[in-house]
Amino acid sequence: MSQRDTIVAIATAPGRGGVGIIRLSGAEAHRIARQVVPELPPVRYARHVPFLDAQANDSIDDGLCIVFVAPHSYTGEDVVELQGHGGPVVLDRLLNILLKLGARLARPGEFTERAFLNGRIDLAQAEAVADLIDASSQAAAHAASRALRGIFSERVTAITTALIELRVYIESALDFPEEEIDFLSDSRLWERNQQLLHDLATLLAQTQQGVLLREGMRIAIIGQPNAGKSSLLNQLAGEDRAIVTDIPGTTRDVLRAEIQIDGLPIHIIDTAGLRHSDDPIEQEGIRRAWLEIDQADAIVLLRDDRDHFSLDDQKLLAQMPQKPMVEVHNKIDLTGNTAGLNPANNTINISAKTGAGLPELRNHLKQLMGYQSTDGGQFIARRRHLDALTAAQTEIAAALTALTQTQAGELAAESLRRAQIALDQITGKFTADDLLGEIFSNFCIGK
Ligand SMILES: Nc1nc2c(ncn2[C@@H]2O[C@H](COP(=O)(O)OP(=O)(O)O)[C@@H](O)[C@H]2O)c(=O)[nH]1
Ligand SMILES: [Mg+2]
Repeated sequence: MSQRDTIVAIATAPGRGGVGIIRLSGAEAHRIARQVVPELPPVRYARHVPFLDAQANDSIDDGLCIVFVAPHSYTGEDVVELQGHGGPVVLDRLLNILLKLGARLARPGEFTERAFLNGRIDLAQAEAVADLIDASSQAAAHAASRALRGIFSERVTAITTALIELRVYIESALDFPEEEIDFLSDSRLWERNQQLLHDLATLLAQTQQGVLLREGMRIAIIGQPNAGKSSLLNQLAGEDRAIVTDIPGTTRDVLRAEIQIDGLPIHIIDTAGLRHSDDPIEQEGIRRAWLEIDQADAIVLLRDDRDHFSLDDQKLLAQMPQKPMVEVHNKIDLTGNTAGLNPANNTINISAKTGAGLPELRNHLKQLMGYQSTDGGQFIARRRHLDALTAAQTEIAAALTALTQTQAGELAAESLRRAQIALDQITGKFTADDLLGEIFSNFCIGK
């Protein structure tokens, strides 16, 4: 394992805290640390020591020192951790001394990047480190921890292995042209390709869940003025976010609330009522509402249960982009209709005033995105993983077509090769440098 230049950073969050940790990693980590802690403790033993400023002949702080030797450390390099008191002035002084002694300030994510470059973890695991730190719900943290343990990577690797076997089979057939046709018309080949596609589809669906957990979903509430959109936002958020009045056209700005349903982060967006208006402020609100509709993952079309489905509603529906949508009837406290799912027309009855029907609505919102919660088997994932899996899927499907329709072994082999490159991007076996830079620059410093 290569040892790169020695980096240093404060690993704990900025500000004051009980403990502040400084981490050194690289070829010179032990030598530099020895200038501050003359007698380094034995490897992997925590020992209470003074931290010295040798030049000033002064003690800066005292605390625990832990020494790790390559490759058995987080980064895979020689590492020293100094755990002192968590005050910014103390930590800055210690940091500055270590910089003077020859360490370089680490870039964001550089410790984890080294762990990746030294083969301690793969790229999907490295991303899971950041996702675990950034997790905004228990479910997201749990899923990130599973990805960090390599559960997602194992699934990708299993598919890659099957893919490689198939490639070897086909390419060896190409090497023996006289037997090629027999090879390629072997039904087992077709079955294996089919199985591969099936496994990939399963993994894609799970990855989609992982992306949802990480990014959450955007739901726009739309409808006629006074349908109760702002009231519904307030109910879902559990607090009075939006102004509610009986004056149509009250909401002009786009309002947002962050909620969680079973740990799934959801961004609720309340919009201006979609109607014709001559008021320029309301017009702008309606324009913005349409922008939100375009960006939303799903739409709640809210209607007053007392109103009949009007021409306006019909027009609205006709303009709606194709995306998951649920029609919700509000104000059932006034009409006396039963709360919850109405199986007759697949709408949901609620009262934004009393909260009736809200549990059913929450449940439905999850299902709208195909979110299956609490099976515990999730791993966190990113959009780029989804893109890579989709690219692999397209190539494997093309390979299948090449095999079955034209028996074009060479085309199939080429498609499978490209599928493998796509999959390798997930774990980082094959990844462009600028992508790596982008991934690690989004980490916090000291990780
Ligand atoms: N009785 C009753 N009134 C409601 C309900 N939801 C909203 N309202 C009332 O309907 C009016 C319009 O509500 P608002 O949330 O501002 O609608 P928006 O224009 O769609 O945002 C207000 O007077 C609300 O108090 C409900 O479930 N029951
Ligand atoms: Mg409103």
